[in-house]
Amino acid sequence: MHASAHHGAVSPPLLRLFTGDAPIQKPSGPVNTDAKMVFANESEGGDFEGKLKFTLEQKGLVSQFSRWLVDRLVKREMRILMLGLDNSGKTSILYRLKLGQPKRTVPTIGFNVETLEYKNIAFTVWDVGGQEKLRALWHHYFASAQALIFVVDSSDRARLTEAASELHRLIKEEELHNSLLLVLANKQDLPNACNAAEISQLMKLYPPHISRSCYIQSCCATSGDGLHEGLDWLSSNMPDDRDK
Ligand code: G3D
Ligand code: MG
Repeated sequence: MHASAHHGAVSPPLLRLFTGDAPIQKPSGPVNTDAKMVFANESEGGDFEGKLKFTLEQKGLVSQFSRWLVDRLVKREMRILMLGLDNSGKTSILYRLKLGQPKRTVPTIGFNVETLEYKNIAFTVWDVGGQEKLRALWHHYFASAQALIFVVDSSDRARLTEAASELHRLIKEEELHNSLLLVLANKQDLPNACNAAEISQLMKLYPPHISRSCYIQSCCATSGDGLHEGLDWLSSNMPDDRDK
């Protein structure tokens, strides 16, 4: 896939860098949800079978098998903060995930909180309104977030710089230093949408501008394409308290 960047694992800062060697290409189809960029951690995550096989080999069958069983029986919880500029599609994504079908949205006043169950993990997603006057409130929600989903309207090239400066401001916040970062490049169904590689370049989602575990997933909230791939990455890379 033209916009994928899958390189081998590297040492910290553990980033997989889109080198930009190839010219940026336009999305090949109306929805290019397979266009994703992976930074770090994918070697630990990826598909469940791969992860299980790896850990079984590394750590011995019995303990890992019991852990696998516990994972299946015990629900885990992940608190996720979903942010982004207004009109980027946060509420649509939330309701698409929750209801499995698109829902008409009104600009969010305050926030929506939803709990989604996915692969035995309960995701609590806070969709905090992205309007200018509400942005000052974002930090109230930071402390408990294990992951940040930042939603971008990929078709709104004029506001990508504004989105980028918000995102870079957010990831400098102390409370979010350890949280996973998933960037959802939404509205891939629109003809002028930037693909994941363009989003990465235009928003400077590469070192030294960013030095954490980060995944860019193209998606379309109205069809739901790409959303579960994004959640898969989060659930695969979710820190496990039992490892501490
Ligand atoms: P927000 O919660 O981030 O502010 P919303 O954004 O979820 O309210 O969405 C803002 C507008 O973008 C809505 O349109 C919504 O239908 C639209 N939208 C969201 N995701 C997509 C997408 O993937 N593709 C397209 N084409 N549109 C999307 P309206 O017209 O209701 O304002
Ligand atoms: Mg909203």
